[in-house]
Amino acid sequence: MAKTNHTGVKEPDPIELKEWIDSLDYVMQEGGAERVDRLLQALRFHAQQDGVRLTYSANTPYLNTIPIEEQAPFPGSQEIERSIKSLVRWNAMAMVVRANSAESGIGGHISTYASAATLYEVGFNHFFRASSNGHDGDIVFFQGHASPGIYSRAFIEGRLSARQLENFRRELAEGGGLSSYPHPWLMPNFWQFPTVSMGLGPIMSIYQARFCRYLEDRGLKQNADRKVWAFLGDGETDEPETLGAISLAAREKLDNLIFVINCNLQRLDGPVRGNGNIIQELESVFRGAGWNVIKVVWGSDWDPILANDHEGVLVKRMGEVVDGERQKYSVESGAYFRKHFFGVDPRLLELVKHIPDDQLARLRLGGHDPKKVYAAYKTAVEHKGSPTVILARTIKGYGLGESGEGKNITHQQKKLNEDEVRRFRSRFGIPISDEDVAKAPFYRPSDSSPEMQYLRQRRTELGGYLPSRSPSVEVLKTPAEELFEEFYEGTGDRDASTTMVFVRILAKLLRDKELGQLVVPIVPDEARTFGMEALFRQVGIYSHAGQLYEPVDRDTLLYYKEAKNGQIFEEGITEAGSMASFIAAGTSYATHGVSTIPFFIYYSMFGFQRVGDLVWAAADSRVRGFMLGGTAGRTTLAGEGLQHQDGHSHLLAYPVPSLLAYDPAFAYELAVIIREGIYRMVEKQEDVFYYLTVMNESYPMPAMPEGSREGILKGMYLFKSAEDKGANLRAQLLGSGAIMNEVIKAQALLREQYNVAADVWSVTSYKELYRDAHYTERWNMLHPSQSSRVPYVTQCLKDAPGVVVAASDYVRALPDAISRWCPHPVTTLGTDGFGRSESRAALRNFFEVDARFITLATLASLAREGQLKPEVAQQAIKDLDINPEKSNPMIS
Ligand SMILES: Cc1ncc(C[n+]2csc(CCOP(=O)(O)OP(=O)(O)O)c2C)c(N)n1
Ligand SMILES: [Mg+2]
Repeated sequence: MAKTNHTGVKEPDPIELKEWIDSLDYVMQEGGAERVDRLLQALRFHAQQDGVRLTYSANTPYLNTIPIEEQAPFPGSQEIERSIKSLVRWNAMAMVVRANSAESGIGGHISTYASAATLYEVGFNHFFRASSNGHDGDIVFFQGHASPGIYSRAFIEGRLSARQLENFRRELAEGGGLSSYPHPWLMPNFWQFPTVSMGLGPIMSIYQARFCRYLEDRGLKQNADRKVWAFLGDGETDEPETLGAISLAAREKLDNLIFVINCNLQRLDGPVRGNGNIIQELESVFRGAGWNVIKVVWGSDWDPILANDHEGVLVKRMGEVVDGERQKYSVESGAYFRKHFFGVDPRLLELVKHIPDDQLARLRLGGHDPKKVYAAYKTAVEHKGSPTVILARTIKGYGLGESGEGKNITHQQKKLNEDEVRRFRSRFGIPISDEDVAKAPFYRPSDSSPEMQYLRQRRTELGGYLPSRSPSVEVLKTPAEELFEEFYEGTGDRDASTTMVFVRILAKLLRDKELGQLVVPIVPDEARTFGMEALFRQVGIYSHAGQLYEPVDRDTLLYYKEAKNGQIFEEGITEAGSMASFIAAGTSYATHGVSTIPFFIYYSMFGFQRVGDLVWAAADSRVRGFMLGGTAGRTTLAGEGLQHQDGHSHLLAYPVPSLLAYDPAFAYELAVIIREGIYRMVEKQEDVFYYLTVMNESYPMPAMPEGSREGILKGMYLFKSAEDKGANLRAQLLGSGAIMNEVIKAQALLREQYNVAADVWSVTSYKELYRDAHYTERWNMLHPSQSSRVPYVTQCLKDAPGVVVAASDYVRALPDAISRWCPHPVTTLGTDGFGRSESRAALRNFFEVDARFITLATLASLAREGQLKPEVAQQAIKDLDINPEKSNPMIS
């Protein structure tokens, strides 16, 4: 009779089961594991054909994936490595505790590294290769909150000073400090990748691993053989970015990628899955996606116990306990563990009856056992055909004892009292006396100590120290002006959009002898939207597998060409993934010694507001490249409506310090900016990047006005002066991007119908004007006795008479931000509010940014200044067919 087990599933008849197992054992003996696997697959298929609905599970039992007999032997000295690890633990703890005793609240984390120490130390002693002769080194994404441990090791290695450790999280202190987390911007010779915003490290690492392949497949690097390691927390896997691209890694067969997930079962507030099992959950997710999953759950202490588990009762019990319960065992006594875990079945109690309580409580978990971790890493680096994830079970705050180990408060634990520090010292055998221990001094053993000799020898063998960031690239020449000249000349009567112009510039750059091969176009399934499909054929879409099918459009000129040496990243619909590619390509000068220049073009609305945190990480990474917001502006994108029309990305671009943002209206502006960008990033090697908006509205592109280059780059220049400079009524019209043509129309309207002579300025970048003005103002504040400097925007407008009206396709906050440096009253027109599905003309009326509103704004301002009778403006409302009672777009 079939019994029902605790989960309600009917168990098989024991005799029947035994017969099956005996047969299987026989096959195993005769033909080995592979034959068993094939047989089981055939049986599954057969059962399915017979209509059996097989229960699907991507899980294996809650055991180590690598059986003891396949476990590679540990090659080092466990004793010395333990001793080194203890010292790293000590200094990591000391730096956080000391930083907080010096200034309460300064923060820092002890418990993340405490749980991950073995995972890192095994890597440092045996796997992470640094850049040395002929090898570029492995690429390691360190978990942000583990930074104290990484600093601590660098201190012992002699790469950081005690002063720097002392100033952990006090970067402005005398002598310099250490940044809280990995920030290449702040520590450009140390950290390579900013990881602390959870989820970004994992996704960046996936695209980094693929970028390594790309460089090789395109011949920009030869057999670099670099592994990409990404260390992350189990709580971090809840971020969509963490898991969002794992199928790409498997699809692309990225066996150069290894995720190490520190499964300490806790996040900041409490358990990651109190009522579930995070390791099993992640196993099924990663296996389902096609990854090689290695679970490192149990330490060697458990091997003999498991070896006696002939009936599988222990394995079953291991799998049925929930994580909240597991966490409880880690803080309770051995007696508690015996009673609550083993006590449910006498057969379980029997298995551990020879183990005393205190030992039972200390049975080591897999992630704390160097032997298990080593074997897992070795298997991972040798694995072929898919990425590997190591799920290592640990205890959060390991070693902190009563003061935090396994407790829910442990993540925030940053202060230890004297007793706690002393216990920590004793537990890890740190040679610091009772008198000194209260001060938690940093400790580095003498150079002749076995620890130092071992450590240095290991690192020498692995090529040196890491993390380390050392950009070294050949300085390249900016393409000659000839390449850009056609854009300076304009298009005559021919209509073109700035998007079309951009695509043409890109196509020409791709053909450039020197730079062409370094250009990396990135597009998230929008190439046709931007008219880029000709590039598919010209340079091909990158695919490691090449093209395994005949594309449906093979007989057309511009067919969909995928190729192993393809140059374009056609990412599919993932702005986050594309941004991760942008970061990989835009930091390649530092990571790979190859100055690739990414051009990432996307629907502007799905840029800053969607992947803003990755943009910030890009800046922190010292990225170089061009982001292009296509179909930009709130009113150029006819028909698309609220969720598509972007009138604020330029505002969101304001706070990113190393980003230059431009909203060009004309072909020559775009060409000048792109050329300058290449010059600054590739020739001058500046760590800046560019955000350019391009539109899909077509109009004739004018020729470049003489002498405008400098102004284009600084943010504004006089595009077209008024014809009658001697007129009584004067105005300065500031236009940009999509609204520039409306401003030009308004200039004519004002002249023809209202006798107002207006100059038209093209503002290419409010951000540049804003920054220049603040830069100047700050200088003036700090140098009060010297003659004042004048902001560029003031220089432009100081002798320009009349009222100022600024109009753009973006929120008014952009021109408002510079208005106080304008010598005359400023009226700003912009597109604050939700977009609408409509025609361009209707949208510009709705948002009050068309030529009529610019005209009215000018007249109303002149009237307010007393230069014009109010009745004239009043009449204009009628003449221009403006409804003064229309709804306000800002709030409707
Ligand atoms: C995007 C983001 N959200 C929130 C945080 C704040 N935070 C820092 S650590 C942490 C918990 C981390 O838990 P886990 O990933 O399990 O790492 P562990 O420290 O346990 O290894 C949180 C919520 C962050 N750094 N980034
Ligand atoms: Mg965790």
